[in-house]
Order: sequence, then structure tokens, then C-alpha cells
Amino acid sequence: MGSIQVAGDVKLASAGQTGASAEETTDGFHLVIDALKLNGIDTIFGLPGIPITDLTRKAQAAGIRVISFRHEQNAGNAAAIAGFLTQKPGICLTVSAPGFLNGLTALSNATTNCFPMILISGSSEREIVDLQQGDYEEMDQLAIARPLAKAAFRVLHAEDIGVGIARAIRAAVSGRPGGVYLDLPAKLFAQSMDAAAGKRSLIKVVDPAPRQIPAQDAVQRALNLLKGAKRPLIVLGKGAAYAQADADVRALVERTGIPYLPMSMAKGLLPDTHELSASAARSYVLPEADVVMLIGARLNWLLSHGKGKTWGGKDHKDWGGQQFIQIDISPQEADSNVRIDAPVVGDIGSCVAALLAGIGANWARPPSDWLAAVADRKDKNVAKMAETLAKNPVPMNFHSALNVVRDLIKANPDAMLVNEGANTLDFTRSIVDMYQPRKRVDVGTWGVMGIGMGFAVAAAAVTKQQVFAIEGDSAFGFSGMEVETICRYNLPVCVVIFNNNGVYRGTDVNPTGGPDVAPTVFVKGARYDKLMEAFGGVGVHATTPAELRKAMEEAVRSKRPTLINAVIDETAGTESGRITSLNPTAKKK
Ligand code: ADP
Ligand code: TZD
Repeated sequence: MGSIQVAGDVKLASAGQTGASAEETTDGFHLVIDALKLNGIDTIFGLPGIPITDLTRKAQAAGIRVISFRHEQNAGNAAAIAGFLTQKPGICLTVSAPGFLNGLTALSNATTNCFPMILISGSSEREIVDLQQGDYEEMDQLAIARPLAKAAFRVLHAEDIGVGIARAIRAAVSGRPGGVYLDLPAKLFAQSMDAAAGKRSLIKVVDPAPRQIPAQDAVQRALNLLKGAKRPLIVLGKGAAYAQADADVRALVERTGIPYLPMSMAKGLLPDTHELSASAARSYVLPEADVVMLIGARLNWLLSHGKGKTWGGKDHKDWGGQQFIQIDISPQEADSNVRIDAPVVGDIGSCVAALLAGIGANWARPPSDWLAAVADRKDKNVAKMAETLAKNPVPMNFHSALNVVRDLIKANPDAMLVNEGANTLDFTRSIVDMYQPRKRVDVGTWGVMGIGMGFAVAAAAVTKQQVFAIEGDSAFGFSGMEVETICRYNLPVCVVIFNNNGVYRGTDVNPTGGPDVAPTVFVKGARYDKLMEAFGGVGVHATTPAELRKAMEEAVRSKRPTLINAVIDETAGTESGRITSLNPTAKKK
């Protein structure tokens, strides 16, 4: 292992020959750091160890913020959501084989969600790996990452570091964003080269995510379809949130007067209280709409693949009769599930601007009977929800607890909301209104548990705002150890655990009557608040909405790391939350 230990800082090394003038050299460590800094990367999320420990130290010494995690998956999730929030690739740095694999889940999730991220992993000696001679943490990481990443590269020579990082950045953020793997073998870090040549070899990426202007005929086709619509609907996805074209997206909705439905991470792009929001009438507008314009949203399972009963079809294979316009940067997305009548390919900023230009001053609003029907359905559902929220059952249920969260977000619209769980996710999404773009981050396209604390750390680091993480007790467990990280960096994160004693709920029983509890059940009455106290944060055990409110308000006031163990009725949850229908047994019924 001696070859991968580099003693001290070799930035200024003397040529050492008698009479020879001192020659400035640099090394792989510094070239990686300089290349990242040159491209505006100011934060690395990672976990140290051979061969990248010195890289984390030297990066910190060079002024990069290095946030060190307890598990690489959480560092990776942090990098991914930092990418979503900033449009700059989030960097996750790991050790080889197991550390790399821990980070890979997050990389794969980033690719699936179109989040720009770069997983940089140190790797062991190529010669030994390729001959499978059993090196320390040996693994052919590049081959393993390739199918799960948007792109994957390896750098073998110090003079190629600039190119390697430039390619990784371009691959992560251009076109449809995604996760990129960059393999840096241990030997690379110690390689030295002439400092001036090293500097010349670095690349400051010019225009890393070039605008992609839509074709004018595609824009016209979309406008014609929209113009003829009797019951138009806009669906905003997280691609629209990512694009940061907030003012134009809002102008498009308001100038066309078309009701819109935000996907969960697009909530707040326009305030959820906007009169054209159709969120509260979702099950009415999807089957009733005749023309649907998707903006940065895929017709995947989250939108029932654009067909079936959700869309007014007779069964799950039947098309509901809608015509679709799809705005997306990926030309391959159209027709992935149903026919797209008017694809508009380009970046959302350019596409929405082109649509706005084509709309002009005389655009006719949608027929008033459609708007009235949507408003009517919405009012009824909002009134029904208000009744449910006003109840104060003992113990708390999801609704009475979320009524508090809803008020806290309303009072702190700048705050970030991280959300995972099953019932905890579904109820939070529908009950808690968001008021600003990119404030809500959650389980995304995969519905993956474990994003919670990684997202929370990154949200706090990137936005410097208060973060609320609303977590199912099962969901929290996947990344719970990072409460230490939250305390270590003294982040303004308030974790609220909806503790109903298990996965979905806490009431399942072992049918054999044996001593093991059912697979979905946890220790009853667990005190997650003590976890936060163990690291010097604030732990609160809350059994009523009043206690929950007080603790959340105090967290906002103090900005201290806080974990609230909110005791929820263990009978309150339903299996899989709102996606019970995806259970194989439920499908047969
Ligand atoms: P949601 O889960 O919110 O429905 P998806 O992740 O399914 O959203 O869809 C996001 C879509 O947005 C992807 O198809 C992606 O290609 C697209 N997208 C991402 N960024 C941009 C952008 N800047 N311009 C246009 N489309 C984008
Ligand atoms: N593992 C991973 C990585 N992702 C998953 N989505 C699951 C397992 C399966 N799963 C869900 O889809 S939700 C969930 C699991 C384990 C947890 C639900 O329980 P919870 O939330 O306590 O987090 P509720 O509010 O009690 O339903």
C-alpha cells in the first residue's frame, strides 16, 4: 500500500539536483482539486479512506467545503440533490469497491431522476485488478458503473485530469442530466508533473449545458393543439423545476389560463394556493382533460403511463383519449408510453419562451365550463380536507400532525421540505402546500427510501435555509445515522419522524403466534429523539399537535439540529400508502 500513500504536500518540490533551479511541480491530488475549483465546484460530499483521504484533506485546505458522511449512499444522495438544486453536478467522493458500491445506488438513483451528479471513486491498482490478483478493495469499478450511469470515465494520467473532469461535468449537466462515474486509480493522485503544464491541461468548461432551442414547427404544432382544446391541462414535472425557468413557466400558465397539476417535486413552482392549481382535483382532471401538455414530466408509473382508469380508460391498458404535448430535452422520451401528438424537444426555458412568444396577446382562455368544473371539484375536496385536518384525534394521525407541518411551511416558505415514507409521503404531498420553486425534494422516480438525511444535509448546505425532513419511521432508518453529521456541521435541520411503530403501520401480527414480530413491525414506542440527543442536538417526544408545533417553531427559532419523535396512531397507515395497487397480491384481486 506504500505506493498510494503520499507524504505531505508536493505542490512545491525542488528538482533536488545540485545547481538545478527549483522547478515547480504539481500532482494528481492538486490537479483534481484545481479542476473542480476552476469549474465552480465548491462542495464535496464524501467519506474518506484509502486512497482518497488526502484528497479530502487537501480539498478542504484549498477552500472546498468537504462534508463527510457516515455512509456513502447518503453522501451520494446529498450530491444528487445538490445537483438538482443548483444545476451544477453534485460531487460524491468515495473509496474503492465497497465505498464505491455504497455510492452507486445514489448514482443510479440520480440517473433515474435526471439529477446531475458525479461519483468520484478511488480505485485500486489497474494491473492487479485486471489480472484479478486480489488487491485491497479490488473491483473493476468502471465496468460496474457503466450500465447505471449516464456516462463513465477513467483517468490514468495526471495530464488527463482536466479532460476527465470536463467530460464528467458536460455529461452530467448537458441534455437530460444524470449521474456520471469518474474512476481515479490510486496511483494517479501521486503522479507529479510540471505545474505550469498542469495548469494548462485544466479545462474550464464553456457553456456546460447548452440551450437547446425547439424547432419552430414543433412549437406551432403544440400551440395549434392547445388552441383547439376544450379541456386543456398542464402537468409540471421536476424537469420544469430543475430548469429554473420559473417566471416563464408561471407566465405560460397564467397567460393561457390553463389549469395545471404539479408533480411532487414541481410543487411550489407556482404556489400551491394558485387559483389554476388543479392538485385538489387530480382524479377529476386527468380523465376529463382532452389535451395535456407535459412540461418536464415523464408518463411513467407516477402518471399511470398515460392510460388506464386514471386517464378515463376502461381498463389499465386502455387509452383515455387524451392528446399529449410533451416538452422535454430528451428526443427519445416521446411515445414511450402513449402517442405524443406534439413533441417539443428542447430545454424547458427555451421551449416555454417559444410557446409564450407564439401565444401573443389574443389567446383565448379555456372554455369557462371546464374552469368552473375544475374549480368546483377543487373547492369540494379542499373543504373536505379542511374538515379532516380540523379533527384532533388521540393519538395523533397523519392528518392532525401534517396540519401542523402545513402551517409551519406556510409561515416559513423559504424552508426546504424533505419527504419520504409511504403514508407519510403521500399525505405530506397532498396536505402540505409549497409556495416557492425547488423547496420540496422527495423519493422521486423510484420511490426510494433512504434519501432523507442525505437530502437534508445537502439542502441545508446548499440553500442555508431551515430544512424540515418529514420522515416515516421506516424511511428514516435507512439514513438515520447521519443525524450525527447534521449535529457535526450544526445544520438547521429539523427531522420529524412520524412514528407509527413500523413499515406502513405497526399493527401486523405474526400469524404463527411465534416470538418474532411481523416483518413490518418495529420496537413499539421507540424514542428516536434520543438519537439526536446522543450527538448534542435537540430531541423532542411529541404526542399532540400542540407539542409538535411548539417543537417545530423552536427549531426554526434556534436553528439547532432537532429531531421530533411524533407519535402517530399505529393503526393509521395503509399498506404501501397510495400505491397499494402495485402490490402483486392486490393486482390479482
Ligand atoms: P416527475 O417525476 O416530476 O414527473 P420526471 O423525472 O419523470 O418528472 O421527468 C423529468 C423530465 O424532465 C425528464 O424527461 C427530463 O428529460 C426532463 N428534463 C430535465 N431537465 C430538463 C430541461 N432543462 N429541459 C427540458 N427537459 C428537462
Ligand atoms: N427499500 C427501498 C430502498 N425503497 C423502498 N421503497 C422500499 C424498500 C419499500 N418501502 C416503500 O416503498 S415505503 C417503505 C418501504 C420499506 C417504508 C414505509 O414505512 P414508513 O412510512 O414508516 O417509512 P409510513 O408513513 O408508516 O407508511
